[in-house]
Formats: sequence, C-alpha cells, structure tokens
Amino acid sequence: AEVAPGAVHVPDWLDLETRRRLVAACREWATPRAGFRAARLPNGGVMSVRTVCLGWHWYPYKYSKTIDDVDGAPVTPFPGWLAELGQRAVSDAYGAAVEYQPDIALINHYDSAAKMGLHQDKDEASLEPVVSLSLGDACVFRFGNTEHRGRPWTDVELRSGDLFVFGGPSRLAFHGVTKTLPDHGDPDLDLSGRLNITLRVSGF
Ligand code: MD3
Ligand code: FE
Repeated sequence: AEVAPGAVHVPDWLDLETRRRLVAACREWATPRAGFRAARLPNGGVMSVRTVCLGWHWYPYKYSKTIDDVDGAPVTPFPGWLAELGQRAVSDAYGAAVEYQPDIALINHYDSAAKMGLHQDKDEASLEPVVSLSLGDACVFRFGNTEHRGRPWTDVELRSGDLFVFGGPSRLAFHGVTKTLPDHGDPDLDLSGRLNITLRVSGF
C-alpha cells in the first residue's frame, strides 16, 4: 500500500527462511566488541533503542568508519547478500526493476518500553530510498510530513516480516515509533522485543 508518494508498505514481505536468517545474522553482528549500544545524544539524553551498524557507524549526528563513540574499532562490513535483499525490496515495493546499492544497515532493537521520537534521516549524503524490515514484536510507526514534527501524520502498525520503502518525496519525512506492542510477536522466531533493519545508501 502506498501511504504517501514514495512510501510503500508491503506487509509480510519476508518469508520465514529470510526472517530466521536475519535474526541469526543480527545475533552475529552484535559482537561483544561492536554490540547493540544506546546512542548518547548531545543534549545528554540516551536513546531507548539500541543499535548495531554495518558498513558505516552512525552516532549523533554523523557517520564514520570506526565506532567512535565506543572504542574506535572498525565498523562491521556490509554483506553483499543484504545489498541484494535491499535491491529486491525496492524493486518489489515500486513494481519495477531498479538499481539500488545500499552500503549502510542500522539495526535497531526495541524492548517493550523503547520508542523513537519523530525525526528526519538527514545524515546520509544520498537521497536514495531507505528500506525498513521489521522482525519480532509489532510497533506503531508514525509517518509524518516533511515540514515539521506536527500533524498531519499517519499511524501504521508494523509487524514481523513487513517491508517499508521510503523514497522520493517521503525520504525526508518526519517519522518515529510511538510504541512497541509486546506480546504481538512472531511465534516462528526466537526473538524478544522488536528488530528493525534499515538499509541505506551513504552517498559518501
Ligand atoms: C522514513 N527507525 O533508524 S523504520 C531509523 O522502526 C528509524 O527502527 C525506525 O527511524 C525503526 O532512523 C523506523 C522506518 C523508517 C526508517 C527510515 C526512514 C522510515 C523512514 C527514513 C526516511 C523516511
Ligand atoms: Fe529514521
């Protein structure tokens, strides 16, 4: 369903094998050295979401090749199979074969209390689409407008296996997660809470 121009929601896009593969991969990417960490904001706040990065490390509000806000270790590489999945995601969502070569993955883990305030994603140098893949518990995703944090917005429930692609005029829309829905999980996955994997093109 097209929620706004360029914003396409494809419920239940991931098959069971791919959902399981992604959960297992997230476990491997969350190494002890480069594990899930709650980013610290310049205003002193700490995000309730915990994040692992592939390809480029994100910290408020920039990208680097090393984990600068933890220990300076090199960022985990972005695997080729994840780029192929991203290309298939954008092609399926838009209904046309496209070239899409993501080189950043941000993997967010939400426990039952985690949320993400309305924000824009402006730290990438490219305006190529963002691919979002949801696993585990469902959430209420708030998709706003490009002008400001206020209304109008549309609330969409994102469930395990859903694909959402944000391109074109939606790429700079405000968006966030107002709540996770515990006990709305995926009985086929060994996962507590919610994982969201976003694929992006850095443009760097
Ligand atoms: C719309 N993540 O990592 S995914 C983020 O569920 C982020 O973890 C949320 O917002 C999550 O920055 C929302 C949906 C999403 C991701 C990126 C977008 C929507 C977007 C970029 C531009 C517009
Ligand atoms: Fe975002």
